[in-house]
Order: sequence, then C-alpha cells, then structure tokens
Amino acid sequence: MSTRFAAQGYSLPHPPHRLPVLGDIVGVDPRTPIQDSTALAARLGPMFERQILGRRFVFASGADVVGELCDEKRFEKFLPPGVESLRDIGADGLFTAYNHEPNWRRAHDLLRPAFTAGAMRGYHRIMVEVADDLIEHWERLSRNSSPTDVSSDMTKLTLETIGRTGFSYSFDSFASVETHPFVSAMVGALTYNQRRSLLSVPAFARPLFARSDRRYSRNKQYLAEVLADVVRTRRQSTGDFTDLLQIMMDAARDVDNPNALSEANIGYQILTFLIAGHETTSGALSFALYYLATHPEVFERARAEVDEVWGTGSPEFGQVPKLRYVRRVLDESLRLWPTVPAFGRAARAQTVIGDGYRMDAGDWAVVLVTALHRDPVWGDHPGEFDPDNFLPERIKARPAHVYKPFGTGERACIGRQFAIHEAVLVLGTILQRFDLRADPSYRLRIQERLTMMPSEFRVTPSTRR
Ligand code: MNH
Repeated sequence: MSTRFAAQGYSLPHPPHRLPVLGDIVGVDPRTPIQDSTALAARLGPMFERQILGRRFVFASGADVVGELCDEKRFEKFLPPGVESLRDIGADGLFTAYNHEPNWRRAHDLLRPAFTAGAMRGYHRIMVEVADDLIEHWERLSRNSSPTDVSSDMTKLTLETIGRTGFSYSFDSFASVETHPFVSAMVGALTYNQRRSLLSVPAFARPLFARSDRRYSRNKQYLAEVLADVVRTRRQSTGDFTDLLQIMMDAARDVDNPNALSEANIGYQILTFLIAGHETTSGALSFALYYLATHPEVFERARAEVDEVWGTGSPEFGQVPKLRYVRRVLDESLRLWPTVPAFGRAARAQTVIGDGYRMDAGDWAVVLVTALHRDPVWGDHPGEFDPDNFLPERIKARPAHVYKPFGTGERACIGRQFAIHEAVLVLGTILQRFDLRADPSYRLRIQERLTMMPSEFRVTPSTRR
C-alpha cells in the first residue's frame, strides 16, 4: 500500500467498474499530459481510466459526472500525486493541506476576510501602480517596435502584484529583462516534484538523477531565502501594514486567537500565496491577450467598452467590474485554457456515479477541467473562442458545475475575486493604451508546468495615438 495515499486517510483507489481503459502508453509525453488526456476524453467519454507509467488514474470530464463529483456532501478535495508532490514546498499551506489538517481551517478563517469583494478595494491602488509599470515597459517597446514575450511580461506583472499587495514586498520584476530568479526556482521546483511523482525511481537508479536532485536542492534553498527575506524585511520595517503577512503575524502574537499559525506554517502560506497568487493569473492574462490579439472583432468590441466606461483616465475601483465584455473575454479564455487544468475529488463514502460506476470511500478521480469545458453542453463547436458564451442568458441555460476554472466547494480558489479584478483591470488598461500586433504565423502552443501557459507567444505593442 502506498503511504502517500495513506497520509490522506485513504487506501489505494479502486477505480469504478466498466470504465473504458486505456492501457499504459509507452509514449506518454511528460510535457503534455493534460493536452493528451483532453484529446483522449473526447474519444473515451465522460469518465475513463488511464495508466500513466504504471499508475492508474480515473479522469472525469462529462458535465453529469463532474456535477456529481462537485457535490460536497458526497465528495471532497483530493490531492492527486502531481499536487501531493508539491507538499515538499507547500506542506500544510492552504493549497496543499489535507482536508483534515487543522492549519487548513485556521488559515482559511484567518485569511478569508482579506479576499472578500470588499477587500479588493484595498488592493486596487497597488494593482493600478503595477499596471502602470507594465505600461511604461510596453511604451519603451513601442518606441523601438520590439516584440515581447507575453507570458513572461504577465508573470512579471502578477508576481509584482501579489508581492506588493499581499506582502508589501517588491521583486522589482520590471527592472530586468530576465524572469525573476524566484520564478525560475519555483517552476524548476514544481516541475521536479511533479515529474518525480509520476516516475517512481527505484533507489538503485537514484544516482542517475543526482544532477536534477542537486538542482532541486538549490531551487528549494533559493525559495527559502526569498521567504526569509520577505519576513526579515517586515520585521525591520516600521509602519502600519494591513496585508496578508501582517494578518498572519498579528494573529501569531495574539495568544487568544484560535487561528494563530506557527512560524513554519506562516512560511508555507507565504510561499503558497507567492506561487498560487501569480502563476495562474499570469497564464489567464496571457491566453486572453492571445485571443484579443488574434480576434480583431473581439478586440474592437472590448476596446469600445473600455473607451465608453473608462474614457482615457486611470480606472476607479468601481469601474473595473463594469467592463462586462472584457470579463467575458477573460471567462472564455479560462474556459478554453483553465490555467489550473485539473483537480482531484475523493468519495467520502461508497457511492455510485454516472451510469453505474461504483466508487468506494476514498476512491478518487481527477476532474479534467479542459475537457469539461469542451463538453457538448458548450455547443457544437466547443473549441472555438466566443466570449458571448458568457452572456447571462447563456450561462443560465447551462447546467451548474460545467465551468470550474477555480475549482469547487470549500477548497475552491480563495483568490478568485483577486484574480478577476487584477486581470480585468490589466486587460482594460492594455486595451486603453496599446494596439497589439502578433506574428500571423504563430500557432498556439502550450507549456504545461504546474499550470498552463502560452509558449513563445509574442506581441509588439504600439502606443495608441
Ligand atoms: Mn487559486 C485554489 C485556480 C488565482 C490562491 N485556485 C485554487 C484551485 C483552483 C485555482 C482550481 C483549487 C485547486 C484544487 O481543488 O485542488 N487560482 C486559480 C486560477 C486563478 C487563481 C485559475 C487565476 C486565474 N489563486 C489565485 C490567486 C490567489 C490564489 C490570485 C491568491 C492571491 N488558490 C489560491 C489558494 C488556493 C487556491 C490559496 C487553495 C484554497 C484552499 O484550498 O483553501
């Protein structure tokens, strides 16, 4: 029996009966597991089993079965191997905590107030400042007609935003052409853990991996240094802070606070937020910009809305959610490329789902969100980009639980409002200021790391006259 699953209080999964099974595929490409499984879902149906390097996975992607898996009374969050492996970095931080770990509830209750719709008001000014840094950067590019890598710039922007809003800590991302070393260390560490979770290397073969093991230690060490610097910087500062870090530090000092977190756990939360708070939004912005740059009629309509609602000035807080069409562009981009492309669900007790699949207590399935978002409920051409899929009447006409970019239930994304406010603000700002030219021969390619990102998608921004 595998101890990693035992840690979540479960035995090894017994996949439901009568599922289409695809035997171990020799040529599993570790670079594209999500895209390959999404293609398989279209062939194999709403629920199927796949062996990946000797390990069984049950994938669910049909609207009906996913609807059932999202029933919180019968199912709960599960950490599939690729996510569980990230516990080496995130431990019992919010994202990677097991449901039964007390620090999950503590941190959730402690930080939840910092993520309400009202709390976004407090982040707005900083988000505008960071968007201004992007404008400055893109105006320089515009003067030289230089193309720029969109995912790389969006990563700078979102890392800056979570750093400054959550921790009053700047990475000075725009000061350098290069991606900040925090990002490379993070991507390296996450990828290493995920690959390692799929490929169980026997001890005798471990020396073959000595180099990547060493690189991993270095990356982990670097993440720990950034973490220490975030905390040290705060301890050395005077002034009134109200950010996530301060909420956690104040609670830790308050002996009466039932949600006080230990110093170690605060560290895991910091890393969790620095990672979860930027990588996902960066991908979402990059995909939205890809669709805007390649769909002129959508671009014009979105820009007309920005001109009408914002005019030429910097937006007030309340003007951001008024960009209804820009929001639909974002929603539709996250439909086609949900940047967190899968999440795990486990049965709380024995149950039957779909047309007679039995799941015992602890059996788990991976919801393949990319495939769910291409279910026939999305129409005859689910692969096509159409922001009007998110017109209110169309949303109402679809069943619940067919759109899940932010997960589901109690363990759904705590940063959803944050991400949406930031992304709509930034897309609006770009539409307001720049024309975008993409290489017409570019075909969307996707890099799968913890999340999905467009790969090598470049635009040349030019300042609007
Ligand atoms: Mn986020 C959980 C997607 C932005 C912080 N996030 C999740 C989950 C999904 C998700 C899906 C649930 C995963 C699971 O069930 O295993 N998150 C996104 C997407 C975006 C996003 C697609 C942007 C777009 N997330 C953000 C931002 C923050 C954040 C921004 C922080 C500022 N997310 C989290 C945290 C969790 C989470 C923390 C874990 C919540 C919990 O389990 O209590």
